[in-house]
Order: sequence, then structure tokens, then C-alpha cells
Amino acid sequence: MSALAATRIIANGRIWTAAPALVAPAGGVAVESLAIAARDGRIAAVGPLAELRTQFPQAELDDVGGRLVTPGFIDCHTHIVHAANRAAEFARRLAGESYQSIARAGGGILATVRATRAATLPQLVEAALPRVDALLAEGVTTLEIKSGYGLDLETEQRMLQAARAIGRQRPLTVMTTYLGAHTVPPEHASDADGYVTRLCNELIPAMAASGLADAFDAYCETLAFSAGQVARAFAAARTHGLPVKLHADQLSNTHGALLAAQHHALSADHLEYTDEAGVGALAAAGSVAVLLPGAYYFLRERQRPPLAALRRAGVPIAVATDCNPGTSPLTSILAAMNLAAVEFGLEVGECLAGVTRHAAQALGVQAEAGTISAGKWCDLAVWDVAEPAELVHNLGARPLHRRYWHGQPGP
Ligand code: DI6
Ligand code: FE
Repeated sequence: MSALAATRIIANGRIWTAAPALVAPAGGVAVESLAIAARDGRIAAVGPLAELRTQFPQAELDDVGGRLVTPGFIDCHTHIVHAANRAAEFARRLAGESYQSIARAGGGILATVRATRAATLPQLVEAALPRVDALLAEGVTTLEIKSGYGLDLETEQRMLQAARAIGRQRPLTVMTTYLGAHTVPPEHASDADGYVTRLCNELIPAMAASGLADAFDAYCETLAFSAGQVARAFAAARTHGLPVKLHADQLSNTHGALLAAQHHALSADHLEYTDEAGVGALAAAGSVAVLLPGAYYFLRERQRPPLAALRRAGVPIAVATDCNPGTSPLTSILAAMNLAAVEFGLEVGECLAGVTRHAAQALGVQAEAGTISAGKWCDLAVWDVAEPAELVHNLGARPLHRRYWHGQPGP
């Protein structure tokens, strides 16, 4: 019998299932004493231990000693594959230059594009693995990885090949996103429209045909692409079967949330400058709002995303690291939750749903991951904490006891 086929019962856990139905105490989340049966990598049943033992008499028993068990965490927005770092730009920003002025002078995203184009596939994987391992050590079992630092087909594909290689080398699920409209490549410096035409006619069709991308993303911003240009790229991506996501309204209100909603985006991400109309459109479209407090923090932004409006409209809210070398050199999903709580005002239950159920929805994998429910992958995090709020409260603690990915315990 292969290891994957073995039946296992994870017993004596205090379980936060992340299922939406449970009534939680004020400011907290509801935890139940239940067991989880895993078979063939998936959750076979969740229930009282005695029942599961009768149902699966041969199962191996893992006693987790009364620890908190949550779904494995999902970091649904990262640029974790890239070459070099931009600490020197950070030093310039500390000395008074702005992110935008550095970008206009050829730094910023383009600096990472130059380094990434020069890097080989093994170099990209090797550079990313320590960052990936930091997330695994905090209970992450599903990771989204974007391209976007190549901007030519060859480098963009190499980035996504590196992402897929990471998914083979580590016990986690990798979802890939082709960020083909991150910034205008140097070859098209004064011709963004020309690049978008190439994107639509050549690059998106080729990337879709390669099977390397699970979704398409764009950066709608004054220093990146206009709403009209993104709309053209989105239409092409959807024609080629790629669901879309958007970096929207981060530094200014370009009506990115509205644009994302019009294209039935899986998610609209950042949203600091999104207005009521944008929030309403996201709600109507069923798109997830992905909040990225790391970028807000590192850029010393002052404009917060419209949390009250998102709550009122019932938009699902996710939280992610945005791990990237420029605006969010952050490899801690726990710190992202803490920042979302302290800087944006999310409650504990919202932070936890933001890295589980809603993050799964932002990637379109809600049928497979994000809650502890029969039929989904048995991806779990077991924690050495007395209560769930500790996961959001402590900054710098690493209370992970153990992860399970597809039913297998491990690092
Ligand atoms: N995500 C991005 O892609 C841009 N900002 C963000 O939050 C820029 C990333 C970079 O500067 O490399
Ligand atoms: Fe980003």
C-alpha cells in the first residue's frame, strides 16, 4: 500500500474547520474537539473519534495532544520566484526617494526583470526555496506564485517552470499565475499599447498552450497599465481559458476593482484606493478582495482598503504576503495576518478565513482546499497555541507543531 493510500486518523485535536456555518464567540473563532480521517490524501470524514474508529478500524492513529488544528494556510498572492533583492533601493527610499521615482528611473520592477532574465532555472528555484521554506514553517500548504519579472515569453515561462519545480521539490500545492502585464518591458519602452497587442496575440496564447499558467494577472496603475489596456489583455486571457486576477487600486483609484469585477476576476488585490462602486461590483461578481498589508507597510501607505464597505457588501476577504523584492519582502503569513489586524482592523476570524477559505476562493481551489471538510485534500496545520487568537497576536513567533499535506505528516 502506498503511503498516500494509508488511512490515518488525526485524533485529539481542537479543530477550527474554517467552515462558514459555525457561530463564533465575540472576536474569536469556534473550535471543536473532533477527529479527522484521511484516506488517499483526502479528508474522508470529520467527527467524534469513536465514530471514525468504527468506520476506519485499520487506520493509523496520530494523537495531536489537544493541539489546535486548522486548515493548512494558503498564501494566495506571491512573487516568490525572482532573482536578486532590492535592499539598495530600500536604502534609497529610507533616504527620501519614492517608490514611483525609483521605478521611473529604471529601477523598481525593471531592476528585478534584468536580474531575473539573467538567471537560470536552477538559480531561480534555489533562490526561492528559502523563502518557500519560511512559509512552510508557518503552516502554508498551498502557495500561489506569479511570473512577471521576465516580460518576454522565455523568461516568464522559466519563472513558472521554477514555480512548478518548487511544487515537486516541496510538500505543497503550487498554483501559478502569468503576470504578463506587470510593467511595460524595456523593448516596448514607449509603446505600452504595442506590448499589450503582442501580449494578446502572441504571449497569452503561447502561455496558455504551454499549460504553465493556472491564471492571468495584471497591474493596473499609473506607472503600469491603464484600465483599457488591462481590459484587452483580460479579454485575450479569458478567450484562452485563463481566469483573471488584478493588482487593483494600490497607489491610486484607477477603478481597478470595477474592471476586475467586469471580467469576473477570481480576485482583486490591494484595493487601498477602491471606492464604494468598486466594492459593490466585486460583491456582485463574487470576486475575492485580497488584502496585502505587507506592501502597505513597506511603502508607508496611509490610505487603508475600504474594510467597512467590503464587510457591508459581504465581499470575501483574503490576506496574503505579496512576497516580492520591491514592495513586500515578507515571507511570513503569520506576520501578514498580524499586519492585517493591526493596520487594517481585521478581526481574528477574518484573518484566519483570509488565509484559508477565502484564499482558496481567490485561487479557484475552494473545492479542494481551504476548509477541513470531507472530500477536500487533507492539508492541515497543527499549532502549539492555546487559542486561535495567538496566531494573529504574536509577531515573530513560529508556533507550528506539524503540517499535513495531502494526508502526509511532515515539515
Ligand atoms: N505587487 C507588485 O507586483 C508590485 N507591487 C505589488 O504589491 C510591484 C512589485 C515590485 O516592486 O517588484
Ligand atoms: Fe503583487
